[in-house]
Amino acid sequence: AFLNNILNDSTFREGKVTVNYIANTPELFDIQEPRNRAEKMLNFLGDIIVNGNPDVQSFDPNKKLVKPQVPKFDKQAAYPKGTKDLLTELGPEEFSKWLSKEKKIHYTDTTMRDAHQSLLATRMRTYDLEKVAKGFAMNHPEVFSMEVWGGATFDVCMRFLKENPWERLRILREAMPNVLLQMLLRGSNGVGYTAYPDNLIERFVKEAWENGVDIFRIFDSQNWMKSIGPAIEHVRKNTNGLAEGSMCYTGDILDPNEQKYNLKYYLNLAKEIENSGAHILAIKDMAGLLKPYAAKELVTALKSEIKIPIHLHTHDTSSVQSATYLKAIEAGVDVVDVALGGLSGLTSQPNFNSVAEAMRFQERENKMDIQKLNEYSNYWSDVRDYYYPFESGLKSGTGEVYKHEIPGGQYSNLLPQAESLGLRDRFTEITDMYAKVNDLFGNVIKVTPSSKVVGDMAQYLVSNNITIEEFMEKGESLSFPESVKSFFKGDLGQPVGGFPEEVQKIVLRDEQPYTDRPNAHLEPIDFDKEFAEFKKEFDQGMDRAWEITDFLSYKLYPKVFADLYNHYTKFGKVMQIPTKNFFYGLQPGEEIIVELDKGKTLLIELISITEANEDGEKTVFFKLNGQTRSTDIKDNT
Ligand code: 3PY
Ligand code: ZN
Repeated sequence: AFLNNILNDSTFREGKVTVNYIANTPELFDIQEPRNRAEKMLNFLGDIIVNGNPDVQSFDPNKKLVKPQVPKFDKQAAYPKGTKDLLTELGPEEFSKWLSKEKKIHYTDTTMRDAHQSLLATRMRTYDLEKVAKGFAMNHPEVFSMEVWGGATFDVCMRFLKENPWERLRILREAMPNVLLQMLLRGSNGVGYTAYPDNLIERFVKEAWENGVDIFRIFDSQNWMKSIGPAIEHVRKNTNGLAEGSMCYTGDILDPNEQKYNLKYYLNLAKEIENSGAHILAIKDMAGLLKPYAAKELVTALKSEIKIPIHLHTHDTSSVQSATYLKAIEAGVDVVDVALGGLSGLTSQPNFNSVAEAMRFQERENKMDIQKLNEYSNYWSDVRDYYYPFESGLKSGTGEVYKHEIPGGQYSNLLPQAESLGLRDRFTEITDMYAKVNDLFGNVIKVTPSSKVVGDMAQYLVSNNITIEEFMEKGESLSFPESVKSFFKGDLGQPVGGFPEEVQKIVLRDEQPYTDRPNAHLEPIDFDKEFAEFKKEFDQGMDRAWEITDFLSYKLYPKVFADLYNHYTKFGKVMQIPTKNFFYGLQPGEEIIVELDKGKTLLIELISITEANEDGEKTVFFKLNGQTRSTDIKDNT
């Protein structure tokens, strides 16, 4: 690493090395790298101990946490063959045909992505995922796919967990080489909240495949084919993986008054998705609105209209979604999304363990080792406790979801957001307003990022005590959230049936909206030139060479990436720190083991913390592999 530092150093590169080079730039010559890394880690822990993790709003020192038990598996055995092996053998087209012919029901396990996104504000760390990834793939090779990446995880990994999302993907790929890994891709919005240049999304897809993704579940927040179609094409052109085109489900096809999102609408959309080359069709029921009998009707109709297999996704916010699965299974759906018990239910997916059990002795049973599934469920249940500050607080299923239609993934974020705006007491008003804003905006599909637009507007109106009527009367004198303006301008594409013109005029005033693809307004990336500039801009203090995937992270989230880079250069890698200590620090006398790299471990014990000195600094004493170390931390509390 130190050779790399020197080679990348501008003084060295520009040939300006003098006799004082070593004295002036000692950091370049730090060959005691592990020691340097250990010091950085102590600084990080010291900071958490003195100031707390800035991401943790409330901390309960009496919270009882038990050590999660990792289920056993035969470490010497070879990986049993799974769906990834089958995809490699058959290729995507034949794989898709194989799936259509399968009699048994298949399961996608969402525990590692959507489940924690929807219950714990996406905070699950790689540390906890990695511990059970290999065992799960060894014990449950029957699983169709593991959803492990994309959606909000990319952003949250960097922003709050201070991890490299690509590294997470590589770790999980290595641990689960036999089963398909799946990601959620927001069409033209990639893993972000707005449109990006087409060639950036294309490169992202290519790198995601090369780093481990097999199934790309692609959706657009307005079910707009102009966003879904190109992403399907990127997958077909750049990977040997599976393009899963999704239609987001909203409304109720059984409602005789439903004019917009009726059965005909979904059948047409499904055909368009099939014709664009998707290998699988997903019904993405992001809010859990697809009722059991509607599922039967929808899946039955789809099965007679399209040939590609159907993958059903839902959220159990209402608590009746396992019934939806049973009806869909009877109607011939091919795969359903479930989450391991401990992270299932409510705003997450239906319970894997219970659905698998409910299918026992049935015609379409897919035999699972349910005892083992239960062990993994218990693991997640105990892990979940470590993340208690991020729980949404929803205690039971709610029929109100049919009214407000808030997606599961948004619900667990909306509550803390309301809390941070001082609106916790008015949460019902916010969810009521959410429904009203949806009507005002013309009954749009609400899923990331359009769900954020509706949520932002609802919070804005409630916090400013503005009614819908007042908005219509004096809207022109108000200033709206950026996301709302951007939506009406066309940055998220075109909604089904277009924008309500009167509302659009109020929001945009004199600004002109556009109706073509938002990507058409964006310059393509010049990868060679911009990657070189990127390396120049971030050229200090890294102990590894930059990769193209780092550059992609930067292009998708420039500010978040820059913050992560600063964090990394200051504190080093923090991914290996146990979750309890990452969020809550250490108690005096507590001793932890941190694995820096394979076989390179640190034994860290917190000894004591002094009172603050006149500069407001506290000294934190540790024992590091038996030797006393201290670090001075400014107390900002
Ligand atoms: C996401 O885009 O992150 C979602 O989970 C949408 O449902
Ligand atoms: Zn979801």
